[in-house]
Amino acid sequence: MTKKGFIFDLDGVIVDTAKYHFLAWQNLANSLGISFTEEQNEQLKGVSRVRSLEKILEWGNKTISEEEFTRLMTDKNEEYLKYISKMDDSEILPDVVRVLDTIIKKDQMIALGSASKNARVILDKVALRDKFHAIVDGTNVTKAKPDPEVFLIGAKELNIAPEHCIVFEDSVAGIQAANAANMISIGIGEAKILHEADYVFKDFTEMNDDFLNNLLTNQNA
Ligand code: B16
Ligand code: MG
Repeated sequence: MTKKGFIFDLDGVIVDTAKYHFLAWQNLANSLGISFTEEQNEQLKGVSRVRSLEKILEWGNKTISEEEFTRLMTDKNEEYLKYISKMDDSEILPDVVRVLDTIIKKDQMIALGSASKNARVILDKVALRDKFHAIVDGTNVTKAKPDPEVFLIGAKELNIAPEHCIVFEDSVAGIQAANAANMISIGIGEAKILHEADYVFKDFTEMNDDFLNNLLTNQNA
């Protein structure tokens, strides 16, 4: 049987770090006199740190110097890392470990494909790093999702052809990136939002072992 590569996004798939991004961005936006809502935070999911700050400044109709931009990015990340430092394995989303272990037991390959430059720190905090054969994150890519770069590098590092890879993603841009990479795309979240995905599950508790086994045996995948 052909080996498959399973590529997981981090924020929104393995852990919910969006709530910490929200607190840190909100603090920063408020310090600039810009309001920042949870709805706006939704639009930053899967978006890089630089692009996130650009968007917040656009929403607040604010222009700042390059120096201040760099300083704000550093401040935001420092605050975000304070929340991350308190994380432990209780923050792993439901049934993620079951799915990872099922894939490992079947002797298949696993990679991380995240936009976050903090991905390795987060995987260490929740004690999941050992389960990954490859980690591709914001420090390894030049093009953000929906560009397929992050997933194509993941496939290459696993030494598996893209058409034999399966991506788990919670953001629209991430699903588009997986589709552009010619991989099977599995949305984790709302079917209405992730309608471009090949399959959508509300969360991993809804994904049974039969579904995973079918992915392994499906020769077209
Ligand atoms: P950092 P993912 C993304 O993670 C987050 O969804 C997004 O909100 C964040 O801006 C981005 O990582 C960059 O994160 O500031 O830690 O480098 O969903 O691609 O795992
Ligand atoms: Mg995500």
